[in-house]
Amino acid sequence: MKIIDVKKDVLSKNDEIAAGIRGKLKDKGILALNFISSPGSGKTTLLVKTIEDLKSRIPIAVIEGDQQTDNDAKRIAATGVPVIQINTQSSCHLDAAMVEGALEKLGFVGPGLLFIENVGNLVCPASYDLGEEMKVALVSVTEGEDKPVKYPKAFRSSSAMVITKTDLLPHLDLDMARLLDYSTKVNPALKVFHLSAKSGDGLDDWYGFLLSMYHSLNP
Ligand SMILES: Nc1nc2c(ncn2[C@@H]2O[C@H](COP(=O)(O)OP(=O)(O)O)[C@@H](O)[C@H]2O)c(=O)[nH]1
Ligand SMILES: [Mg+2]
Ligand SMILES: [Zn+2]
Repeated sequence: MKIIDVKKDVLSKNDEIAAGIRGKLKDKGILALNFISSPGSGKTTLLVKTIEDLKSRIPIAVIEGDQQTDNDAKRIAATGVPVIQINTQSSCHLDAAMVEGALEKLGFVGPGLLFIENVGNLVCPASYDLGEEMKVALVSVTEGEDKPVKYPKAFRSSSAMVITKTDLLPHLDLDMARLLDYSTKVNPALKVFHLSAKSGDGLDDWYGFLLSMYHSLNP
């Protein structure tokens, strides 16, 4: 009797496609970031703000993933940068094949920044390599302290954690020290940003990080 591990099979096929994407992006000088978080933690809002502030300095393109609607693609399109919306329908994450197809349609020649907004959930997006340079996990201050320990894979597979909506902190009882302690336990190498897309606090640090990564890829 033969047992086929479907999940393992699917993931190894995915990784193969992702490796191809990573090679092509590197050749074009495109730095790709894959944003993962719960729904509503502020991914699209941060992307719109980042694009508005950096688009005059670096070419930017976006791939948007949602189960349905093109609401987020419309918000991005309003900034004037190229964007493709993927509707995953029954799937709760983007996979590398979807990104490969979107990249063909996008026709982004590079060099530049490619932001991929994944479907909002902290579970399976962590398992799918999309050919990105790094995953960025967002957690908003309204989500409580313990998301890193409840969904460790999301924070372990990410290189950076962005704590969003810090303008709301005065209204909440969030124990920030505890959130930081949990995230360090799960992934001591996580680079942490605190910011508010609304007030603008912390954005300079975030932009400095993006720019330095971009310039090390395109010296
Ligand atoms: N107060 C505050 N609200 C924010 C901030 N960023 C996003 N939001 C709000 O959070 C909600 C969800 O944001 P959105 O960007 O759509 O989240 P996404 O689902 O992760 O893409 C919206 O109502 C935003 O206006 C922020 O920095 N401060
Ligand atoms: Mg969104
Ligand atoms: Zn999924």
